[in-house]
Amino acid sequence: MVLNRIDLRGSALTDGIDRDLLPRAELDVEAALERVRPICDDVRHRGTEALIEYAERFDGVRIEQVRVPREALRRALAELDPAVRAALEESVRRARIVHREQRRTDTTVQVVPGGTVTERWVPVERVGLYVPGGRAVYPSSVVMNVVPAQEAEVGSVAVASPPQRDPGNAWGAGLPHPTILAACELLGVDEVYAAGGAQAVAMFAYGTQECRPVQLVTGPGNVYVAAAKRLLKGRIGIDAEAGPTEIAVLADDTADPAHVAADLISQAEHDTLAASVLVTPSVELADAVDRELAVQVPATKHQQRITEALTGRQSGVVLVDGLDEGLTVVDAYAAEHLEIHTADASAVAARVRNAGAVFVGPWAPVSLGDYCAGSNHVLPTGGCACHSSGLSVQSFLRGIHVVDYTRDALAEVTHHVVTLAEAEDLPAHGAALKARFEWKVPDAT
Ligand code: HSO
Ligand code: ZN
Repeated sequence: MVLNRIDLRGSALTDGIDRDLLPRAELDVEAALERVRPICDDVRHRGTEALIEYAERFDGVRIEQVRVPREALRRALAELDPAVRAALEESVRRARIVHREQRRTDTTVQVVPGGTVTERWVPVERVGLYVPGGRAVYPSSVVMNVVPAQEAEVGSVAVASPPQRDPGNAWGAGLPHPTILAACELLGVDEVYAAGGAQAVAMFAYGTQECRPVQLVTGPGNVYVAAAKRLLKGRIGIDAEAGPTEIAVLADDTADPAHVAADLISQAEHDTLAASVLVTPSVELADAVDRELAVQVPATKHQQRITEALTGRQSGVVLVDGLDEGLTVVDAYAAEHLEIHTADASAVAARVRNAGAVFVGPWAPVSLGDYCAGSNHVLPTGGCACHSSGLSVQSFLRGIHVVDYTRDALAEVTHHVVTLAEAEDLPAHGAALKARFEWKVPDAT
């Protein structure tokens, strides 16, 4: 196997780079909007009845009710493989350690004597977490969404995941995947719905006979989920429109090509559109990684999917003159995940400006972050890491400014407010202050 090569050696990169030169998948959310609009409208008007029909049409399974009975959640956890349970518990434990530290404390600033502004952090009242359930069944994503919501002290958390036609047990047809149910039960989430795709996002946004509307929807999903989030954004808050996963590796000739290849493969395993990008000044390393891929890919379980992802136009090797140019490239790419395999990896990592998460050195592969580093794996994709962060406690909080001024403090600043209001031709703004002091509304008669 040979990765596509983009040779940027000899280009003056340190002044910046045109992002379009770099490999990237395109996800046409805009086109999906037209398909999801009638679905969302239908759920808005017919609620549960529409969800049951869509389960039959899109998930191929007849369901009686959308809300998952508590008994099914208990049973899923009781039947969960003990090793998977132990691993999930460790994942939760580490995620809590990190996310608990993200909690914010309210701060009060005295602007002037008698004038304070407090920033009060308030959790969103109710959130809906979407968990995919097609080819991707990720109980780890339940952990990564629920833990920050709980640490933010969100009062009410509901989960939606598509009903399975063939869940691999005798009792679970028409319910979300049993491992998803088990993860919910483990985390103490008892409000779970068998709903997938755009219709699940609409259920959360509009509410149905069974499900109260939420204020915020988080969690990854396919292009239809992304389109529904785009359509309903405003009515609800969203985390991000998650696109296909990405790994970029910045490496020099000290990197172990077998590890680099294994890590590029690991994220390619998600999706034929997943992106694996190696950025290096070392042609020898690029050649050695190609040789490793040729050996490792045929030995993988999902060989076909991985091959398609690695040979797609979104994946490849970018050759650069040196690490400075490499940093320019990875900053322009703004990868969801960035691994640093160089001499003095910590110093190089400290210079990165744009990435969803950075993995430093040979002992911090992305797969660790996917499950058990303690960090969050819901991260910005598609270059959005240049303006957005991954999921955190902060995603579930709002900061409310509480303004508290005394009479004297207001009096002291009134002339400035009046001047600015007049400069904006909004004199009634100024009048609102003057009314409190000497100024009176002129008599209309
Ligand atoms: N790498 C994915 C998350 C994931 N990996 C879930 C395995 N399971 C996006 O960060
Ligand atoms: Zn992954």
